Amino acid sequence: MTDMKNPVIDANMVAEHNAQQQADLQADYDALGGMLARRGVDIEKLTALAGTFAVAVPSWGAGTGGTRFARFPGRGEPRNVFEKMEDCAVINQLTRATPAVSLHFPWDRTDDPAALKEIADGYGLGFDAVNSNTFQDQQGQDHTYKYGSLSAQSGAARAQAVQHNIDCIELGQKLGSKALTVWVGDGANFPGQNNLRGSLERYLDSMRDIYGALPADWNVFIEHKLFEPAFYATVIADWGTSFACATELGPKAKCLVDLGHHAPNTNIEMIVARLAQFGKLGGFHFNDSKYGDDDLDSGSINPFQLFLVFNELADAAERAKSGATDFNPAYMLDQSHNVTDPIESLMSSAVEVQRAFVQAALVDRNALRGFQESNDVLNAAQTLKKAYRTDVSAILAMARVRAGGAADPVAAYRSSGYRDGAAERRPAKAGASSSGIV
Ligand code: LRH
Ligand code: MN
Repeated sequence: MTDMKNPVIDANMVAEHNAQQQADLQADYDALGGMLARRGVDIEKLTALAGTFAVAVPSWGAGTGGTRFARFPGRGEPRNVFEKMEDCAVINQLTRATPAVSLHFPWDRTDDPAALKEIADGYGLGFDAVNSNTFQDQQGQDHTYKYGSLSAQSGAARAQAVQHNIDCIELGQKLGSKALTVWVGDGANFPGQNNLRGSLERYLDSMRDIYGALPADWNVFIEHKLFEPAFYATVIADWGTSFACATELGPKAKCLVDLGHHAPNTNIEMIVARLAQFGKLGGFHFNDSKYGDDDLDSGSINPFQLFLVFNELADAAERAKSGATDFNPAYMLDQSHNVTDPIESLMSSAVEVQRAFVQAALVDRNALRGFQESNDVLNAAQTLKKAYRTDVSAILAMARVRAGGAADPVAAYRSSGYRDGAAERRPAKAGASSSGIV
């Protein structure tokens, strides 16, 4: 855990908050410890493991999101990347589970990356994968992305999109990032609009140029998405296409799984198992959804699916350990907070992903293997359910408190008055209510 030289919230306030919660937390912790001990599980090992968990926060999630219909800005919205970093510092100070931020360019472009890095260092924050953006036209842009970017018919538009991605890599290098996430909205709205194979061939040509610009220790993450903004055919629509492209490009190209980018009822945990098996699982954008790419808070709709994803990650990590191969997918949130305080949503979402991580570590993998090998179907299923049904809240809270965070991050945040202070310090930008996600 990186040191927070400049805590944003008054550390004494957090200590006072924890002192008030200490007795109840200790009682819950001891009770859970007793129950787990009867299962032969050492709660201290799980709490230490919980303390190692980290998920990156999306800078674009610090502001209120919206839909194509409307955006209802909240109070004290961050107006630039520096204010977004301040909000991300609050999230990490109270959860101690979000030590890195994933930036999005040009939304977070700054002419002074050194100053941004210094600010981040002061907050004890690092930078995870940077994200390019060739799904919007910027002011004064020469070539439109209306008909696509990396796969566009227009060679000029493709070259412009490739150069933007290379610029993102260079900016990311100055900030200490080690990966570029490439999501393109490229696709068609009508059968016949594009030659489906031609589009992918052009996309791959562009990606080869981006791949060639990657520093030796960098990765490029290909993010697939079934639809939107294209509503007939999306160039990188599914994990199979992403996997084929990552394999075609080379070892530094991996696949990123955004949980909201699949058709309803898709078995996402199996996609995770497949990508891990073939060494192409680069990372995640965690969120939740009921219908489409809803970008809802992680674990808010289908927490069992989130648990099953982490169960596959625990299986893959165990195999990697025994196979001495490295397995270190990037964990990032990607959400749009339309009706909640983004800081509260990001804190509770980070905790829900951490919860799935700890619950997956509770699965008795030896027993599970035995039941699977003997086709004892019910006991195999129940072995997963037993871990999922275990309320590990006290472990997560104890890990936070021991790391200097808050027993109850949202309660501590509300009593800190941070949002009120931000509303005073950040008068709303005129005409802030628009549509779109940021
Ligand atoms: C696309 C996506 C992608 C980001 C954007 C903000 O839906 O998930 O990861 O670039 O959201
Ligand atoms: Mn995403």
